[in-house]
Amino acid sequence: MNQDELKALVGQAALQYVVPGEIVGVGTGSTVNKFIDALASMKDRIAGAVSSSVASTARLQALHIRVFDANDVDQISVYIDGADEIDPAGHMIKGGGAALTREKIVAAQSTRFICIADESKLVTTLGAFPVPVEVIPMAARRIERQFAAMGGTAKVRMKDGVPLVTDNGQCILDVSGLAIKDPLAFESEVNQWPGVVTVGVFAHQKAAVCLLGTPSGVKTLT
Ligand code: ABF
Repeated sequence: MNQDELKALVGQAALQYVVPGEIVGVGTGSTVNKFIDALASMKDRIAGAVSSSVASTARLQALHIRVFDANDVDQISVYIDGADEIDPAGHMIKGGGAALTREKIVAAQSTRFICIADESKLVTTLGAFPVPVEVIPMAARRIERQFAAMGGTAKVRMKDGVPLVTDNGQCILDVSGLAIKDPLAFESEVNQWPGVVTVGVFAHQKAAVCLLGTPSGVKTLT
């Protein structure tokens, strides 16, 4: 099975965690797109979704799945999202899809985070994938220097030759060269740097369950 087929496998498998009659939290990315497409098969059995990006909202609405504003919803029982890296404890690097801020917001509003990923995302230590950090543009240079002081190399994410602008109107630094031995401490430290909107380490909002797509089927890691 190729990576796309593995993503479809876990996207389908995530349906078992969707609570009939309720609102489901929906992440962003190509694996989540497989989940959204699978969710359409039960769209009449759920109340709708809270989305983590403009892109996921568009895909949900195109499939006639009602999208709710997060402010109009209390607790969400399940949040389904992908990851760029996930470790055995469920800590993740997320944000390769530039949606990390709203993903973390919806994850925080959800009781249980179900991560769906192909087996290439499972790592022992987070950091081989450059850590996305959403920042206020005026703080970018200072934050780059702070990452350099811890051995990281931060680069502004570009799109079509100019700095990418997120759904929230900010920019993203991708930080390479880090080996994150303590994801919780790292997230807590970077979170409090002035100008940081969201750091793409999900340790405070880690996954309770990871559905890992492998050629021998879906492995459920808890
Ligand atoms: C999203 O899923 C992002 O946080 C993460 O970067 C992305 C992974 O993308 P894909 O499923 O396309 O590999 O939640």
